[in-house]
Amino acid sequence: MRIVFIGPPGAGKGTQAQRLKDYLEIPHLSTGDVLREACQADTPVGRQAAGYLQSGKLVPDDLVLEIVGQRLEEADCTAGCLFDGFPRTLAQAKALDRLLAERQTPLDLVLELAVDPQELFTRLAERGRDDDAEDTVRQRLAYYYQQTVPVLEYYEKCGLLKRVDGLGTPAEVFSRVVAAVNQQSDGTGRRETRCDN
Ligand code: B4P
Repeated sequence: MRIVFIGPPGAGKGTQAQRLKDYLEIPHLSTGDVLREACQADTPVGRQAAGYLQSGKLVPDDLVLEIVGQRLEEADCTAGCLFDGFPRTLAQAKALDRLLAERQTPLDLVLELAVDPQELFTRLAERGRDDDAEDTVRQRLAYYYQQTVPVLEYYEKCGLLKRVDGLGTPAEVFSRVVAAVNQQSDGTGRRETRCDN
């Protein structure tokens, strides 16, 4: 299966994606993880991305698309892929459609992990990563509502979007994620719309 995982910062995408990739036995592509690793290794991509990550801005689309395009070339991705934190802009979503159409491997499902902002601030304050300071989280949330919510609307029109409540323990959230995935894969959750908007 090819699944996109979208949610506001701190919704638990990374946490749930780890469980889901083991459950489905498909590769996991977290653009956030790849960018953080590139920064730590001080690669050319990392040097370009570092300032954006630290300030909570979105990394430019061309850089993110280069990472995703390269990863999709690897053989294990023919079996499926779990995209975590990607796409975050409409341009990224349309580019992903093109990349997948070239390979004749369309998306099966888009999962929105929904959590209200107050809970997000609490979670991220407890985690305390470099980009989890309150002002930076505000910036990341603003980007989410401006740039990423239109991506959800795009996938809604395609009939691919399912919303999962991200409140509760990680195990409770995961059982909802699995229910949404199974509903889609057994066909009971499918809708006959096409991604041509
Ligand atoms: P990401 O790595 O995607 O970071 P995130 O949104 O904070 O992650 P996530 O929602 O996965 O949170 P997590 O599971 O860790 O992006 C980081 C940055 O990279 C972006 O700001 C941007 O600059 C850049 N970037 C990445 N992709 C990009 C793209 N496509 N385009 C442009 N820029 C891009 O969970 C958070 C915390 O909550 C954890 O501490 C966890 O323990 C806790 N938690 C999880 N589930 C919980 C639960 N059910 N209950 C309580 N706590 C929970």
